[in-house]
Amino acid sequence: MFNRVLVANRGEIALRVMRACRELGFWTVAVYSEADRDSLHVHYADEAFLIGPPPAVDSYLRIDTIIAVARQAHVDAIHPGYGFLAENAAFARACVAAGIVFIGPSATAMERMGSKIAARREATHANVPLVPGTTAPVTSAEAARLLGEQFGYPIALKAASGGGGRGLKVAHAPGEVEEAFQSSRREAAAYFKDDTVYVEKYLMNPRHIEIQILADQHGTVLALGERDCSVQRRHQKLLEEAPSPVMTPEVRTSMQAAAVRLCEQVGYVGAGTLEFLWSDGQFYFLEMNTRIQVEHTVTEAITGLDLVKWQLRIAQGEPLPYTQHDIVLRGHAIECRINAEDPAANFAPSLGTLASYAEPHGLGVRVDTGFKAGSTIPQFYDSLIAKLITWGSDRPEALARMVRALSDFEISGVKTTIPFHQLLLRNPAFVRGEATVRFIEDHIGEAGLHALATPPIMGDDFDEFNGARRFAVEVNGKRFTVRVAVPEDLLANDAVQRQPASYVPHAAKRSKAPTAPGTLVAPLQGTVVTIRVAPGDMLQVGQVVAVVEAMKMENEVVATHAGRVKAVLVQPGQSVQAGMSLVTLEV
Ligand code: MV4
Repeated sequence: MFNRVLVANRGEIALRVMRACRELGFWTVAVYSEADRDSLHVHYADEAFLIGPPPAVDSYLRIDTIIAVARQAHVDAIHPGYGFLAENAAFARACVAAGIVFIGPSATAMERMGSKIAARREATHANVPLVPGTTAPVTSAEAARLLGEQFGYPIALKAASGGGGRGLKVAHAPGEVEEAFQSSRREAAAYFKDDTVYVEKYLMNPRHIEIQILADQHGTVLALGERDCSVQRRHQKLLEEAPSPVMTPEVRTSMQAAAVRLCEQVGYVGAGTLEFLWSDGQFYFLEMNTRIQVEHTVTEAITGLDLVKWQLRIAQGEPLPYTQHDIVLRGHAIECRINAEDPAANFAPSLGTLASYAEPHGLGVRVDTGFKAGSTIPQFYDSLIAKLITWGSDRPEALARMVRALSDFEISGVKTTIPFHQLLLRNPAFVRGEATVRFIEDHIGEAGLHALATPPIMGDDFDEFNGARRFAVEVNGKRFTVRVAVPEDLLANDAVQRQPASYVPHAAKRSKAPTAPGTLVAPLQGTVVTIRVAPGDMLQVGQVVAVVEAMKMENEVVATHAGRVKAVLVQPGQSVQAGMSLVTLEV
């Protein structure tokens, strides 16, 4: 049994893992880069260790440093999260060599599924359907052209060590093969230091469907249904859902069985995902991710299983107490990735400080994040602010709940993908469940994305929008919010529009000093309680001039500009109307 677990990651996934550790009673150890000194995972952990002089981006990749910290902190196990060292077989080996449990599959299983050519061989052997293609490297454009004739065009040239679309090139005709082959090789060499490429028939408009696996050390391998991750932009997933809108129980059973066969064959232990392409009612194995994934949350929502907790329990040697028949998929779940990106500007990163951050709540709503209001999103890492997950008893309910939760999510200070999701969730083809990997190109388009550029929205801060201000007003007992563009001179006489108590801090924020109209007025209708000034007094901005009582509340009237008091026009006990002059100043 574990007592202490180190989490070799940051952000929302580090917090996600530490929460699971807490529930299991483990002491949590965080590591952090200099850019993450104030990050939430550092504060949440029971202990935290600095691992990074700059460049911060490399800190979470330092195998020796992390192992040294793990020894120093006497941890029993290391959870790698996703990204960074999660699929690094050398790291898994280094953990084992240091007598520390790596929470994930064995280095061997990782390697057997790591190279795509190796994974294709394993899949062939396990009788798992594959996209037609090679299980050996292709070493010349000439060989690739022959394969094009064999499978039919288009063909894809792929990097054996590839991932995330890197090294993927498509040739639609024999004349395009030479360039696609060379280009794929160059990219493969640059990104992965391995220029091995292979060929597959290219499917034109597939869906991306993946199967979640959980396998223990005692031979039990469970398939936990599928996720549909078709909505992507440049191989970055934006929305995932479970189950897939196109899945039938029969196809699910057969995809799950294929995934289980493959995992059994390679002795896979832990949580893992098998990616498939789905085209014309057929599924084809693509590759395996040997880690917990960002979108594991939608599977948790429909299975009721805590996948991260099961990763930890499996790593401790516990057997899974279920059979495949015990796995029941209930309802529907959707995850929207809320990134600090501007969807109207090609999803360019929009990093900065979260000026405001307020999460949605309520039944069937989950938010996983590593940030809070005031947090700065460091430039070194990914732009994920939060994962918003909704669950519903069926897909329409999950969708409606997501639409509602997105509109309840308040983030300012950075641009986010929220407007994109709002557009997506109202798209008829998406709502009908028809999204494929080309969805954004085919159904939203560049024009649709550019249209997401919105004029600045006015917040409560009145100097944000040309002096326009928002007011709550009640008309015949009904509350309205109205936006009023106040002329400059009236704006200067702030006491007319704003309760004095809230005026002072705002005054400090304003760049322009109010122009002097020469009179201080009552902010509201009421009774003068006291007058604090007399003719001849020098007034400072913010100084209390009078107190007016209204509805049993005392309201201080403060000077909105400095000056000498000329006359006091009212006395204590006198009734005043809103806007009525109380004091005049020498101008
Ligand atoms: C494909 C394909 C069509 N046919 N392979 C892109 C990333 C890599 N993981 C696999 N990818 C694809 N491989 C064949 N034989 C289409 C894609 C693809 C894709 C796959 C999943 C999710 C989004 C995608 C977007 C474009 C292309």
